[in-house]
Amino acid sequence: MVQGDIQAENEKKIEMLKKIILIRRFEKTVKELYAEKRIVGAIHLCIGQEAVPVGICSALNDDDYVFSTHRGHGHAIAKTMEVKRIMAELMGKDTGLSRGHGGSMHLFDSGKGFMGGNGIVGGGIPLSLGAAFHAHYKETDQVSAAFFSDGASNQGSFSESLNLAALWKLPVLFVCENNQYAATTPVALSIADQNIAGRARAIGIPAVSVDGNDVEAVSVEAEKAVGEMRNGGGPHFIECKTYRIEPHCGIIPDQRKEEEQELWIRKDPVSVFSQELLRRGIVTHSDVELVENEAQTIVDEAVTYAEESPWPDVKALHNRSWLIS
Ligand SMILES: Cc1ncc(C[n+]2csc(CCOP(=O)(O)OP(=O)(O)O)c2C)c(N)n1
Repeated sequence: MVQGDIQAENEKKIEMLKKIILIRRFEKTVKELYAEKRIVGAIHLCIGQEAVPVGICSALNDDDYVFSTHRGHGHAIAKTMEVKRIMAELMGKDTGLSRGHGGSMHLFDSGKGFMGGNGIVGGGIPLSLGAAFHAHYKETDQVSAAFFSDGASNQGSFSESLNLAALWKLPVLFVCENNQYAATTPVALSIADQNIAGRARAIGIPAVSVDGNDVEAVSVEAEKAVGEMRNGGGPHFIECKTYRIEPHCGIIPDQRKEEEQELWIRKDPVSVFSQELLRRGIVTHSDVELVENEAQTIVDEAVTYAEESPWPDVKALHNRSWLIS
């Protein structure tokens, strides 16, 4: 690689480091705000899974589409970087991404290609085909990425969507965040053949399984897949094996074994990536500290912005025109 290429590669890695740390800081702050009841309702944190949205979105352009899940804060940040408006949405404020009408599971920013979270497990997968069909029909080079988890891969919508995307060669990037559990049910008790990527291959979709806690590995696979998709390669599938460090959501007690959790905490994607960049001399300890401080400042400013924002006007519930404006 020539010097300029190496520098560009390193800059890209530093950008990914900034994003992965920002998402972690955001989620940790949301956890605290939730405990203090400054955020209410159901909250699904993605702590432990941050490498997936960061790695996948590193391969996407602003005008590509992302369809998210109930665990979507990381997807929304990685795609839109609208940290203030995301925090305001979690607090139900009028300045929120969905004007305070959606909350944590219904973040939405079509202007930035973020086509929404979804409280229906597996609900975003078929929707992603619609955006992909639009790109295919209009002959643009846009792609549509659908995030979902292992539990959603047992839904009928999953198999139906994979079949149709393969049949019509739609530019959908299926991203399975296999975090080993659907709420409290382990994959071993719910999936007959735990090779989820194999399900896509059986339908004729190129599919890989990757370490979902390794942001660089996720990014490399996403670049490869998206590159092929922009050249008419049809749908691709990436299974990212990962783990959520927090309980399923704020109201369900954790039943997982401590040894298992400790094993995955040692593979924490944020520290693994920071350590790797330090080892290679791409960043110094003070660079990492600076990135962490900057991330916390962004999140703190978002909290202030959200708390100072007005509540939505109840009458606006009857007027949805802002959604499409
Ligand atoms: C269609 C549907 N069925 C059930 C639920 C209740 N539910 C909410 S989250 C969840 C677990 C989903 O597991 P998974 O897809 O693996 O995502 P994860 O929570 O692990 O990120 C369930 C069953 C739902 N929201 N929608």
